Amino acid sequence: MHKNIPIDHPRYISLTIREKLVNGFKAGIVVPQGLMAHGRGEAFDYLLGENTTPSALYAEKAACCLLLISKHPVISVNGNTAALCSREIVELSKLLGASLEVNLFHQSQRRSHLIAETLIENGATQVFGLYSATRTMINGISSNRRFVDTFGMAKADTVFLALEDGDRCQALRSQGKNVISVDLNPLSRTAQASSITIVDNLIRAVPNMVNLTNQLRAEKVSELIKIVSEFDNETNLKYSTEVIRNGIQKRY
Ligand code: PTJ
Repeated sequence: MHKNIPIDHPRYISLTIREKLVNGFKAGIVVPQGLMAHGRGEAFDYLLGENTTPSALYAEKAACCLLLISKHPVISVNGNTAALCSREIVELSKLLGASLEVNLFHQSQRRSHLIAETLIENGATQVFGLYSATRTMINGISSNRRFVDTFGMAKADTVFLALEDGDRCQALRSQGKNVISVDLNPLSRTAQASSITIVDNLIRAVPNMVNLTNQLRAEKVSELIKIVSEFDNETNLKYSTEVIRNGIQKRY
């Protein structure tokens, strides 16, 4: 509970999520641009009803299956992700046997190390993306996101990107990697370019994925492969945009 936010406030959850980001900003984990990016996300979340939609849950399930059948799954963590759900991201990485890698748009050594420390405080044992000795580049991207770890994202077959700008997603896809992204904006370049797009708030998506992975771990590999192969990202994105359209039409 936050001292300035009354628990009976109608927008209590949304306000406490903001507080996590503000605290992350004060701690040097989140960049000011991250606060703006969150505002854009909030607007889409409002239109989506601030709940996990059936299509988002389906994408989360397919994403967990894909991560479970991958040989080198990597979870890419930026400032907003660390501030919003470090504990759950670490839990998910352990359940999946996935590596954690810090990758920032607004690159800074200090912030990378602060994010890694937060992940370690939350139970991570290894975090990639911190040292220049193991740094390599992915082609087709000019931002700082091009720097990846030789033992992390560079060798990944599947990358789970949380908040993202579209360039890296496209570059990773063109290298033959599967890309799973979480983006509340179903129209974004990231959403359009991903193998699996989860149109949900990160704060709900990651705990959902922890629960789903716990259930799916017992499934046969053939069943996991079937779920992934039946999933169609374009169709699923259309459902998410329909939720927004129908929600507005119902009211006006
Ligand atoms: O920590 P850094 O340096 O890597 O910087 C991170 C930011 C977020 C600043 C950077 O990735 C950025 O500029 O992102 P964009 O291009 O603004 O994209 C952010 C996308 O995430 C937008 O499409 C938002 O709708 C979406 N988004 C924001 N908050 C959430 C979200 N999606 C899911 N859950 C959220 N909580």
